[in-house]
Amino acid sequence: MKQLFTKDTQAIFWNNNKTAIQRMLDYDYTIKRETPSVAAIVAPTSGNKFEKFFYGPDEIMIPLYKSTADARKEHANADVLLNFASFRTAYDVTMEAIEIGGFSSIMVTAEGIPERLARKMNNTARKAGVTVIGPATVGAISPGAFKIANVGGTIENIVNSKLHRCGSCGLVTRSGGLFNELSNIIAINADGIAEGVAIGGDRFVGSVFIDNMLRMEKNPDVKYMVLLGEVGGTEEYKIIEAIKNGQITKPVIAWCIGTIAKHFSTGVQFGHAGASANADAETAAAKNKAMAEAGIFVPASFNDLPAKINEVYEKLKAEGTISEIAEPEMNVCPKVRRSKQFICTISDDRGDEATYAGFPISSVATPDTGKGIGDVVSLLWFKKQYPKWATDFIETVMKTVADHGPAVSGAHNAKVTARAGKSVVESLVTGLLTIGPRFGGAIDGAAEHFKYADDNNMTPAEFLNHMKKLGIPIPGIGHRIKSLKNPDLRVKGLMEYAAEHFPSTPLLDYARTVEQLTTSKKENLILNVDGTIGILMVDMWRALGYSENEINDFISSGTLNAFFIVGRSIGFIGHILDEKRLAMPMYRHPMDDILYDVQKAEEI
Ligand code: Q5B
Repeated sequence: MKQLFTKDTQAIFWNNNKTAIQRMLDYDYTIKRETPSVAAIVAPTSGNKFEKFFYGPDEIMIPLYKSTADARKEHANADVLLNFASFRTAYDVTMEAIEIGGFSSIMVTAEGIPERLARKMNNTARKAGVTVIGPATVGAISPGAFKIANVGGTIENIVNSKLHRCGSCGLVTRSGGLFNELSNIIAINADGIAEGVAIGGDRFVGSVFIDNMLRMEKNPDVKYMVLLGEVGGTEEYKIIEAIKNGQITKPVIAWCIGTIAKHFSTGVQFGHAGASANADAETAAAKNKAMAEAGIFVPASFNDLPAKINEVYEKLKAEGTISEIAEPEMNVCPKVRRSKQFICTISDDRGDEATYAGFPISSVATPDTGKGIGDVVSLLWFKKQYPKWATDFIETVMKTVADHGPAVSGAHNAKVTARAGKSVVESLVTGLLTIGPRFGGAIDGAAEHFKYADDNNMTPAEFLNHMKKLGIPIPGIGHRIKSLKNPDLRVKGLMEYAAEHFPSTPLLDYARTVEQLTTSKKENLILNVDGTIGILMVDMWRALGYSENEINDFISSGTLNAFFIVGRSIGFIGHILDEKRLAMPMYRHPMDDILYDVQKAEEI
């Protein structure tokens, strides 16, 4: 790997850390990235499906997932995991991500992961070829391409530190705070950084100085490197070794902080867990001396580091290794932004012609397009262009359920309301409100329960027992007037359509075995029109490639009953208009059709 990140790099962010994610997106907008650097968020306990963020003046929606596996499956391009889990879960999240695969790098921000686990995690990642940045880090940045979370601080600080575009320096530090400080120093004294990594302050971190500097050696944008080490550990000696054996040829400027330690009579533990010398060679002074002897540019003190950077930079510029960098145009994030109250993902009326899921209305409405209501439903309900066999099935369903005579519950209610002098819409709504688990609205329930039984390999007898325990009649089974002797020809028609046009009908096949059992008990316990529609819709969605989760979501949100609602609205309106045309008087139910059983109320 020559570069840690590019302008196409996308991350999955583990934990819905809104501030850090917003900072990444502000950076993306500022540097004019084409795609947001955060593709998805893993938020295991959230019930939401997305989170809104600003992208410049506009807002975008980033999907939320319950697990890393789900996020990874849906966002195969996102090969960076930003693990913002707490120190209690960060290890498990990293190990699971390595197991899932497909991540080139994982950044772990948590501080205080037990050292035994950190070592195991880092070794596993190394074996799997995954670069771990951290634990205990603010992250890394490839200026002008991709930045992790809060690295570089606010957008103002980022621009001031020239982190919005690629410079010439490769920067490696342990500390996140000093990473920002160094970025600023390099911006003032040179032309900014090409790639920077804060490897993290814990004793056992994933990628160490040498890993990052060997990569930077190969990165053509990096012309020289700055290493800010610190007291403790021996990682700096690996850089000396790499310079000696020719693996690192680019100029290196380095300083180990913690030289103050020599003024204390006992060993000193500095801020980071790893910042403590356990041997003479681990002191900052010893490491600075060894680095200087190996030809690394080592200043006399931290205060002299800026001048040393400037000296090396000017030399490389004079030699022609570094050329002048043209400052790119940037976007400016508005200071005041207002979050939108409503979201619409199905249609857009802002242009000359409104669109249905991206298609101008005329492209589906005019007769020569060959498109029908099924196409409109597939666009507006499912935001997809379904194949003809599926859109034709949707239309067949709607035509099939459009009416079933005046006696059914909903039509009766609509007629009574129309006769009370109410308008078409009021009468229609009354009819529609009748649709429910017993009348016309058993479609979702049928899909849910039959699918559950089939998914769990229940025999028809087991399914009947299961429903008995739940204490509800099987949705989609039974009819007031239709039976084995008086079959429902609508059901026959839908089944014939499916047999001819569906690739397969596994759930219908299962439902028919259930029907054999129910009709053996009572001949009107047939698979009814609601049941057949619900079950065949599941077969249709499976054939169209929807996941089981997506189908379950359709069912739980009441999508299937909506087919009956739209279809039957046509019939209800017909009955309402019929009443109005016939100028029917107000309806009063005949008293002889009512059993009156009224007792005098007891006094209590
Ligand atoms: N039993 C539909 O009932 C109906 C059972 C059952 C197990 C069952 C009933 C039911 C589930 C809901 C459903 C959609 C209420 C129907 C539609 C559109 C329509 C309408 C139209 C149109 C009919 C008698 C005995 C009892 C019950 C047992 C009944 N159903 N056992 N699972 N599903 N189905 N709805 O005939 O031992 O005697 O006590 O709720 O799918 O709405 O045209 O009219 O286009 O407009 O009155 O087609 O089946 O029977 O309730 O008196 O029960 O059968 O436990 O057993 P019935 P009930 P027991 S399509």
